[in-house]
Amino acid sequence: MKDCQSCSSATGCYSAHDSINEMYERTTDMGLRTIFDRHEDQQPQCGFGMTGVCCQLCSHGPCRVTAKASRGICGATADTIVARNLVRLASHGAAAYSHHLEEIAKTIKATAAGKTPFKIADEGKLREIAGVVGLDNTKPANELATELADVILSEMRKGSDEPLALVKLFAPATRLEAWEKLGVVPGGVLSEVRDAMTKSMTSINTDPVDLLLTSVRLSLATGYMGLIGTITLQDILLGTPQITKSEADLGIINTETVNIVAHGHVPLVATAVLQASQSEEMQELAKAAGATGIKVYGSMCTGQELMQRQETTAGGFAGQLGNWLIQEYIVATGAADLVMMDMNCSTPGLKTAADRFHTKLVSVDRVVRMEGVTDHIDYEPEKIAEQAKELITMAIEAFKHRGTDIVIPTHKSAAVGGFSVESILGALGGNLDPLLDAVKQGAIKGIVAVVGCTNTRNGHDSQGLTIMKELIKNDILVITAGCMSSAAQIDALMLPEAAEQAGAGLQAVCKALGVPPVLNFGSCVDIGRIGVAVTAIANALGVDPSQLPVAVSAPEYLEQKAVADGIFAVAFGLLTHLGPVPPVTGSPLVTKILTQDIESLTGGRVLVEEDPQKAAQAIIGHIEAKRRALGIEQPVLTR
Ligand code: XCC
Repeated sequence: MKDCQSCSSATGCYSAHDSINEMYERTTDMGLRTIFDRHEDQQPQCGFGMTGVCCQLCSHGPCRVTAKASRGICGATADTIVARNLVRLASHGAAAYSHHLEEIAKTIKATAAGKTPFKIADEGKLREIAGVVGLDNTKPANELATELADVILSEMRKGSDEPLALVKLFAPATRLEAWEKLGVVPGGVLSEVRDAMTKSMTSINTDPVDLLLTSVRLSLATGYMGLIGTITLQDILLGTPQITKSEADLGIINTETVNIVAHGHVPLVATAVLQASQSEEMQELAKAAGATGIKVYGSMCTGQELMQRQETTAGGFAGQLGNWLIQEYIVATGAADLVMMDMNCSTPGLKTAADRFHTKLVSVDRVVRMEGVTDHIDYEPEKIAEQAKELITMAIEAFKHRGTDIVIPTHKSAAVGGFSVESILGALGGNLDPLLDAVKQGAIKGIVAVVGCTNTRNGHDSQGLTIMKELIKNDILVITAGCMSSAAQIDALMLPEAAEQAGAGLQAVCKALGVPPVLNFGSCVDIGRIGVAVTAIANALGVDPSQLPVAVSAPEYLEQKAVADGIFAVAFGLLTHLGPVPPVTGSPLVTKILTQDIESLTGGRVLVEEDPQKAAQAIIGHIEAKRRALGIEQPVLTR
């Protein structure tokens, strides 16, 4: 709990958001133990795990490296154990992103064959990308979409000795050169995952440096397949984000409608349910049950995907509830009828909360299962039209059993979403020059992507928000993806009016363009969109990404996808701040490589700093140094 005197909540200030503190008070009164309680139950946490020096790979273990025992029973050093654990974390992330990509590619093929309720939404992007990968882009759209999906699927399945074409086609030339020199240009992501898991088995690869390079390869495969590949196909299928107006926070919940929560990362089921929910058939069914209509609420990254492509309207999409940490509190309002759990971040605690209410939990992806949850409607592109109706019907049934104990916090904020390279170009009049000029002239000192998860370890959203506010105050444009997007939406930073909190230069740019100082790029997979934006800026300026006044901060990173993302950012040449100390500090070698030595190889490095103010100052210092090196005058003045 935060040591804070200003919170009105009797149970204290665990979250940066009043709505969540109020809901925590409610769950405490109900005797329902939630994530903040379990976090406290776990204290103090294991120092060996925290520093990455616990090895549980074989039955000799667990081995823990200590001053007394400097090696595991097999002889592995702390450096080997830490590097091996890191590869395994990144492998999980790479695998999960690949699952997402495969679902989208399969859906494009089924859509092109006319078997889904979707249609190719961005034919222009389809033709552009198809042309880049060497397809005849004058073919009919459906034929071309099938061919492009097949190219992506075959790229995924390439051997690790066959370099990914997507890296060669889309990476800045200077990056490619750096990666070739290091020998880390990856092959197909599935082969890279196989190699990484093989290498990190007991006593196969025990060289910490080679294991770190393996993490870099994996992360590049993830970056160009799971991130950039996924967002590209998703844009083609669902539409490239354009500026939208929306709302966020628990206060958006309507007590009179059937309420369906779209929860996860893969927005296919959510999009189909949203479409189907507007049909007369479903509306009539909801009304017959006593509801005024049906609303679909965004949660976590699936919600961000919806928000990037939909306005909040009277019916249909209701806005974004929040990020992963609040899932139990959504249920605890008593007004969530059905939660559709796609991949990933549905916590087991959600079931404990749902058991106290009428809320129905349904897993909607074949890889998602939760103890005690018996309803599974596993997404199949060819069946999704029927599956969507089935889900809505289940929600209406659950609505009939809704209790009277309902508490909805009053807080909500308007938010603007839908930023992408394309929508920014649109706002700028067709080319990046106005943005680049603002950077060169110092009105915008730099750009920082504040991305990734949130967690209880360093405060629900508080670190991320502190960093964002400090950066915009110093004329640094912030772009967000993942759970950090929800943090900013709820804190009203994604409104043009938030420009008042920015420094004079950024404020003037935001006001001229009518945009917020914190731009929503979407879900965590949209970190790929940030890679595309940085590539476009670097290419426009004719420099390497590592030379730009650009950085990344994952101030509250949580899980394995974020590990792969973080290593991708470092490989991309960017300073990458991590809030929670990653489990590497037990190895002096790995720590030194990631925080220092790697800069001479990739241009990027990890900055570990748990104090958000200090982290912001270090990032500002980095931006200043990059501006100086580029010969751009007017360095950032820390206010
Ligand atoms: Fe999960 Fe995406 Fe992380 Fe949030 S940001 S905790 S992965 S919901 Ni992706």
